[in-house]
Amino acid sequence: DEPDLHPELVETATAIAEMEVRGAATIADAAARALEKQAQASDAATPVAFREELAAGARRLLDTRPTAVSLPNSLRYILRRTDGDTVEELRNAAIAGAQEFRDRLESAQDDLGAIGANRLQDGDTILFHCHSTDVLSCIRTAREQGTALSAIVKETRPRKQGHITAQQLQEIGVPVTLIVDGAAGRYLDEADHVFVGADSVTADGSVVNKIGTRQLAVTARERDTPIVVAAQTVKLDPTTLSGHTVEIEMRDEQEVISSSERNAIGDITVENPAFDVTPPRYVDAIVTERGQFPPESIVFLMRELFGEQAMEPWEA
Ligand code: RUB
Repeated sequence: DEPDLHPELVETATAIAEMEVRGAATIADAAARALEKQAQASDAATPVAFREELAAGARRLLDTRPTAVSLPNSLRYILRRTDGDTVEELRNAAIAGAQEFRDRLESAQDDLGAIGANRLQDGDTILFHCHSTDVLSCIRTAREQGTALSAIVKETRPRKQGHITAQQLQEIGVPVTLIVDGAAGRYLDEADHVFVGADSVTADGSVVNKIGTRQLAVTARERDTPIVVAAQTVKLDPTTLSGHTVEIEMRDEQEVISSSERNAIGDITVENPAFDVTPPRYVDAIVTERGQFPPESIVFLMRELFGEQAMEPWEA
């Protein structure tokens, strides 16, 4: 039997699954907050019961979306710090771990932004795909330094996260041209950089991000337009060090086509992968809070930060 989960944790899990809370960093932050709530409110009678409750909460959160590694990394961070001999000690450790994780997430994003901003010069035009808070941090820092920038934003079908990027860019004084995804090749001629985020970065330096990133990166490489990935180290997937692969989330076909449109066409298959994998040869740099790396060398940072993987802390 699964232990009782706090209603706020269950709500958070639903919000992540339904993409009301979305984007890798935001998901990690929400998951940490949910686990903290569970720890605070727990009335577990024994340390064993307390640990089992937190592990069950973590499993519930993990069950929402499979691709962004920031989610398991958030849960690993907290559960591996949940040490103590009494329920109160465990509770305090879990709360402190969650708060520390969220603080680090925020300061990593600031530090990454300062590094990414160094790549940008006055008058540059940047092409964007999807919506990434790590990418926006680079642009925000450049704007605070007085750098004039302009933006070309792909709408990013089917969920149109490009609209969020467009709004946030124009709020910080970056003029935006919104284009359909298929127009990216044409507008790359006007772009000095392509900036994208990441949901996961694998040990070989491949970048898992919103579907369409790979096609954009291949086209950008063909034109020698630098493609920069803004990804704080919570996006590094330690399980890929031991050969595990990243699961690409397949979402509902209703995001792509309505039932009536589909029925009018006839017997077809509709597929809706949410992410794709861009091989390292198409990526110029991965910007993290620890500096900027060529994708092929990210494995050294991954080893330093995560080391050997023990058993997952939510496993029984
Ligand atoms: C969002 C997406 C973003 C990354 C990085 O996908 O692919 O590029 O998550 O975002 P979805 P951030 O909308 O399906 O969650 O930099 O904010 O972590």
